[in-house]
Amino acid sequence: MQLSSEQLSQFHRDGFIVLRGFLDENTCDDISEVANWHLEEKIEPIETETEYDERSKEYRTEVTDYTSNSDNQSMAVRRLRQVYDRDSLFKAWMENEKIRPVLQQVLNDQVVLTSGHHNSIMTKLPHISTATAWHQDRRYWRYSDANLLSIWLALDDEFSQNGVLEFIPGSHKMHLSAEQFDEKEYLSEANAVNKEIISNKVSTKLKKGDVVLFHCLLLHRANKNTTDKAKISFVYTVKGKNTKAEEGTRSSEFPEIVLKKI
Ligand SMILES: O=C(O)CCC(=O)C(=O)O
Repeated sequence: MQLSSEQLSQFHRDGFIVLRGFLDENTCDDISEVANWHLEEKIEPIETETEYDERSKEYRTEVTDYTSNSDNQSMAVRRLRQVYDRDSLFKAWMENEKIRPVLQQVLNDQVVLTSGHHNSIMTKLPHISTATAWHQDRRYWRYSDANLLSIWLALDDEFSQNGVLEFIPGSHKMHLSAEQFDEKEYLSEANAVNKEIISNKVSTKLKKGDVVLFHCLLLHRANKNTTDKAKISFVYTVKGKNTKAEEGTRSSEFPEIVLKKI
């Protein structure tokens, strides 16, 4: 599959694009079944709800052991980490060859999986999971440039009430200053300039099998899940081969998987 020139321009203009019905429902269900088992068994490395909410900028930039620090089995899981090596189904999705030409187009480079960053099954548990404030994923990632994007797969329907991602189109190209962010590098919502920026937000409902590609500098957020059913999504991050992880940072501590050109 290839993006049309209009779709490619749309990605570069908005910083994201939705590929409707990209993965068939049966494969989504198979992935969900394995994911649910790992979630129920709390198979490490996991991040608990509390850890997801409370971890500092320093932790997210420097610590490379993703094993949960919680010994409390009743803690709610927010995400399964390091999913590439967990199951062949997960690996197959991250190495999916139908999406590769699209990723090559967007990156304008050979595609490399970054196993240290979004390499996760994200959950939004009913009523427990917190909302995620406006942020750019790149804030904790250390690379030579910003040619990275995330691939978000909806394993079931996603909408405002269960915490679908919201985006600010074009924010990946904005010149934002450090003063516009708080100490954990979330966009400060009380700031007058930011209020104007946030007024342009969009929320796009997703169906099972839809995929969203979004730029690592794109501002995004998500609501709490106020429904009675968990939301489970798969997200991983790729970079262009010419984009280099800075030595001595978390970004350089995990294997990179170079995917063959298609
Ligand atoms: O599902 C959510 O709350 C958003 C997750 C997210 O944007 C992130 O972890 O970077």
